[in-house]
Amino acid sequence: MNYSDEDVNLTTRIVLIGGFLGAGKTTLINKVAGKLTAAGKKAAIINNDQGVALVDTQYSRGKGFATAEVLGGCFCCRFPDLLKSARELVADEHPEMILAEPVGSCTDLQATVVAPFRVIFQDEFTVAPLMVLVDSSRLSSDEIDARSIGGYLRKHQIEEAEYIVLSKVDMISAARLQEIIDAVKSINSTAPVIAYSALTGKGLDEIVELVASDRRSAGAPVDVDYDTYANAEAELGWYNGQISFTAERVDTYHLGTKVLRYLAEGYEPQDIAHAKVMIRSPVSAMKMSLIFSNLTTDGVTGSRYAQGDVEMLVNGRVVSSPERLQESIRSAVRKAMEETSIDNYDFVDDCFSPGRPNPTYRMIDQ
Ligand SMILES: Nc1nc2c(ncn2[C@@H]2O[C@H](COP(=O)(O)OP(=O)(O)OP(=O)(O)O)[C@@H](O)[C@H]2O)c(=O)[nH]1
Ligand SMILES: [Mg+2]
Repeated sequence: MNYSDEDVNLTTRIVLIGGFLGAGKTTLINKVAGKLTAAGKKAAIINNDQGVALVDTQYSRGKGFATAEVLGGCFCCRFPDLLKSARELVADEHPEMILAEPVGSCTDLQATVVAPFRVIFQDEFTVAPLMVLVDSSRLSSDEIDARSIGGYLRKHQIEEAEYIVLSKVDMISAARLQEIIDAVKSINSTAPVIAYSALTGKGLDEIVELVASDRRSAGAPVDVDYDTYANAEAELGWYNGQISFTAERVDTYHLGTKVLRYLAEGYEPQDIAHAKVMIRSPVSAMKMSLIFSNLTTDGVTGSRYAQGDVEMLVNGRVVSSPERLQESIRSAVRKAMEETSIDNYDFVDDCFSPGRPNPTYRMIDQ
């Protein structure tokens, strides 16, 4: 029998699903992973954040997917950690593909993540076309321009996308959708646009088909001003908190709602990029999101009541000084705990503004 190297593909497919904070990346990645699993294909997930104690990772693990995380910086600045996580997942879990969620405020992924994988690590990995989510409900109240929250970053994300996924189209009218498609096309006229809703399932099959295909990234870096990029990121306060306690029975819906509502009281809705709460116990897991003034609950497992050892993670990305954000969330948590009659709890947290991006690789001419 003759064996030819060309017949064998030993590489693992990396699928980067980017997009601004709260656009719906984690929700989509978990939906895609679920569809792939049902079709007999194995997908692993890598999450990414500037901080530690991630709601998103607990969410993916709660759903049973092999999940790794790159912490303390974005994929571009922590490329060696991303590579290590990807290699470990390949060795331990043997996935056919890895779905990777970059930090929502991160851009320039073509030059700093896609190109290094494509050029330097091509024997181990192939890279799917870069997919970028754009929250269509946010666009309707906050058009993309340099003055809006993350405007510069969101625009650059769209410019470098090879596929644009308009998320949350269930929240807008058909006429508005057409306006948004036109707005996005005026920024990037070549990337196909997929209208998608996690609620109705619209567009999901098309996205799964793209993820599972062998189409590869052929994108090119788009010029970016790192000073403007750094300033835009530094506008945000970045909070991660972890609260642990033991309880006979706690209504996680009430507790999570209180934390997010008290947090919201301190800020204008448009300043809340994304605040998340995840509450887990041996019998339950529940995730909640606040984006602008929209509060959503994403149930994971079990009932809404937590019992036994309970852990609550709070992640907040808000236009704020870190000091003010830390104080606001601490006081929101304390008030919510008091009103839930939980007196004894451990509480550790951290709050900062993301530092200037300093990518490991920046390959602008390939
Ligand atoms: N109505 C609606 N809500 C959605 C859709 N997709 C996601 N959401 C909700 O939007 C919120 C944020 O979704 P995530 O998937 O956590 O967003 P993300 O992009 O991963 O956010 P970060 O990790 O903070 O950047 C959640 O409450 C989701 O349930 C959608 O298509 N329609
Ligand atoms: Mg996420």
